[in-house]
Amino acid sequence: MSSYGRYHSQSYAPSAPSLPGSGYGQVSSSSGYTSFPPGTHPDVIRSFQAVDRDRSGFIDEKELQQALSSGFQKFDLRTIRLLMFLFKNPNEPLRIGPQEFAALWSCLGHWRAIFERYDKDRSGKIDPLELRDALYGIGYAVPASVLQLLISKYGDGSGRRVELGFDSFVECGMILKGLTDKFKEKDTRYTGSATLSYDTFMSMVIPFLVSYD
Ligand SMILES: [Ca+2]
Repeated sequence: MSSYGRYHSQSYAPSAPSLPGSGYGQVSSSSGYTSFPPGTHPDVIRSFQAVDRDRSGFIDEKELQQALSSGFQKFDLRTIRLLMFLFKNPNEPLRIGPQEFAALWSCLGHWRAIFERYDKDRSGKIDPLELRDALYGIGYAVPASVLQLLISKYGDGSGRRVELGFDSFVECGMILKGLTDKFKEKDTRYTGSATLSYDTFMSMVIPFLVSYD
């Protein structure tokens, strides 16, 4: 996904710099792991290999869930489905390969850094105000009414204030970013307005709704 490209270079942790030329990107011929981007951190490759038990060079949603849950923290399967949708290879809609996995991992690292930066009270969760600030901080001025709607999905029905764990935070962030990017494609001069046909509008929005169950 080229629209997520700007996240790729910021990688996932200062302690884990990319290692260009270290050879990890060209891991082995026979195992099928030929296509990690050069400089992919060995931990990322290891995570992929650990869950790709049949050595097919691809992983499905359950395996992705397992890989991300060990690298970051537990991911809801719903979030995994959204990530699969956003990072899928057009030829392989139900599984992802090394390239997509590396891009996804790097993107998640970026979200992790945002999560930690804006979790001001260090609660390990993002509350609605922290979410608003985080989104604003990365350039998305989302109307309060929209945020409220989005967050309401994560409530437990008790009426208590909703707080988001990392996976839900990623989910919210990626939906807003994904839809905003789609809109920007039609608003090339960044005026905040765009004219689109009904068909275009529906084909922009529906994939998010479908993947997001
Ligand atoms: Ca917090």
